[in-house]
Amino acid sequence: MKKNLKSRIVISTLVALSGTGCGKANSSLQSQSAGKILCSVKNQLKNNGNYLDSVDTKAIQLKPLYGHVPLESKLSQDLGPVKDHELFEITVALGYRDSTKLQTELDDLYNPSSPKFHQFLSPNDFKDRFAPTEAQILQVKTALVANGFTLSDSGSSGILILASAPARTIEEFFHTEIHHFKDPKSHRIYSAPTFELQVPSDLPIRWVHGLDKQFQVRHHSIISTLEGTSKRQKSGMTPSAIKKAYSLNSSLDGTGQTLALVELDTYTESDITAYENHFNLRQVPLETRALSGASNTPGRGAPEVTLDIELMIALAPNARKILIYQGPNSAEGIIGVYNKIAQDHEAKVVSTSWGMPETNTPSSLLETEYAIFQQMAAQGQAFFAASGDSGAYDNSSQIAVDDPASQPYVVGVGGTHLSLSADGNYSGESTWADSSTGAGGGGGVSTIWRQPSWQSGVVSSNSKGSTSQRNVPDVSLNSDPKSGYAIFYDGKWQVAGGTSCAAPLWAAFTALVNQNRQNQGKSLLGFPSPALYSVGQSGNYHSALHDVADGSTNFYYPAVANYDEATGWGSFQGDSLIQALSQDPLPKTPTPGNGLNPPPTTGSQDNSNQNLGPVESCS
Ligand SMILES: [Ca+2]
Repeated sequence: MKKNLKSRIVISTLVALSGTGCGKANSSLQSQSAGKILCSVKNQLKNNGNYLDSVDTKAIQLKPLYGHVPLESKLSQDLGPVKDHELFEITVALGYRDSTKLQTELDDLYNPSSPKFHQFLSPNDFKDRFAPTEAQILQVKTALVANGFTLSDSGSSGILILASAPARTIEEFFHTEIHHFKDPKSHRIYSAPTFELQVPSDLPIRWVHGLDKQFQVRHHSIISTLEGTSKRQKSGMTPSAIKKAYSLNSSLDGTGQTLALVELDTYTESDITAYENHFNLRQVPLETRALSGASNTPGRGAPEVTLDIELMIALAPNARKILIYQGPNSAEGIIGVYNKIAQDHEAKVVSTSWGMPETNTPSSLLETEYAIFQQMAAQGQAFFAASGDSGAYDNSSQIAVDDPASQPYVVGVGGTHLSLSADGNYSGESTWADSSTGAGGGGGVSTIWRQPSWQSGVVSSNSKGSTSQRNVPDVSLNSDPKSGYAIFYDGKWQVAGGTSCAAPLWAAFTALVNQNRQNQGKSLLGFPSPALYSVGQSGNYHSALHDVADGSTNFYYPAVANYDEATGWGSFQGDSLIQALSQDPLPKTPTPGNGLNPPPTTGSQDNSNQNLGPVESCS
């Protein structure tokens, strides 16, 4: 009680301070001197290019929250403040109560020598041990309500609290100003904070989403027009062709497995049914779990949703169900979807084909995602992400990698071109890179994340990779539309490519691994990277995976022997890799506790290509 009382006093003092605003209407309740202090702070922020490092915030007991001002707003036309009464729905994210202990737990969960190996946590276990405490959540909710926010009835769980308030209330509480901006290229008008947020230093708020409306992600699929479209399926890889090429001859079919997809659009059910009927596949139960604000009309991303579902069905036609988690295309939509997948804990394999270059993703979002992916890994959920379709140049003109594929607790899936023999068997793969279109498999070096422990020692200098940063992708699969997949979309057969195809296929493959492990009375595989890297470094590598090593590039990084940034460890040799991933203990023990790399936090207001060092414990 005492602590809450204290925090309430601080907050009400600060609200009085902040409301005075620089250029905004003054309130008669606020003292002139307090207003001057805040204006002085705000002006310092502006004069210092919005960096907070030089500002002494202790005097007013505030702490800065970094990574909320989009870099793009600096390049856009500032149209001035939003209207005071404009309503914003925001998602406030709290940190974990002890990130060091969580890291140790994760290291143990994936260390075959540890007694905790694969003793995955339930969401309740995770909540009891690592999530923000009830007292912390109550403290934040109380502060929000006391300052004029309305809490949302649904969506608040785990580290997230959803609330809404008019702009003026938000500006006062977070000590910022929200402006409209106009993008010089797209002419799109969006709102964003003009400088970094601040909150009372005793409030356990870490990140705030919903003020920056600039951020949106893209999907990584390419529907080929080379083959034309047809009412009759005549080209593109069929489910049986995929299984034959990648040596999936066992009877594993996803029985008992629940899979999930992250989607920011929707699909037409008759397309999926037509795909299943045409290939004599069972009708897999589909269940959409839509967040508030998600579209229920198929839009430009509908081909993505459709091919994701169909390719999961191709390898796991007897799955218990596929959950289609759907949110609006925004930072708060994306983390809302990730969080719901973690909280529901129903699907043990998950795939997304939506992302953005790391360098265009606010660090507040990267860090919130990281926290949720840690929870998924602790709960034994495997998350796959397409690594992008622009080769090494994810940011179109610059070498960059894609988020979330570059997240340490995500398996990044890159793209290859597949060659088959006349009888449909595997004959070879090279890096997917089409110089005529600029399309190719995403891969390279993260500028954000340091190297995870399981990647230590696998990067050769021939590959141009990094021995200190996270390298992407982890694995790959056929993604070239020229060797693409038959997809039924919009009432027609089409041929699809892109790393969007590779990610759901790897997720569905992992459902088969889990099925096989469960058939043998074993635990789930969980987060796959430690095991995949063990296989890659074992004597089984060349029988379990196809090493792409022909010197082909993704416009920069070459495919070389063993791991490389063009294709990761390569593609699966289906049955063999299932066997390799079903062995316990796994063939080679990864080095545990080697610093899986905490996210950047302290430093810049934008996400400016720096590795910003370890995150502070958020107790
Ligand atoms: Ca290789």
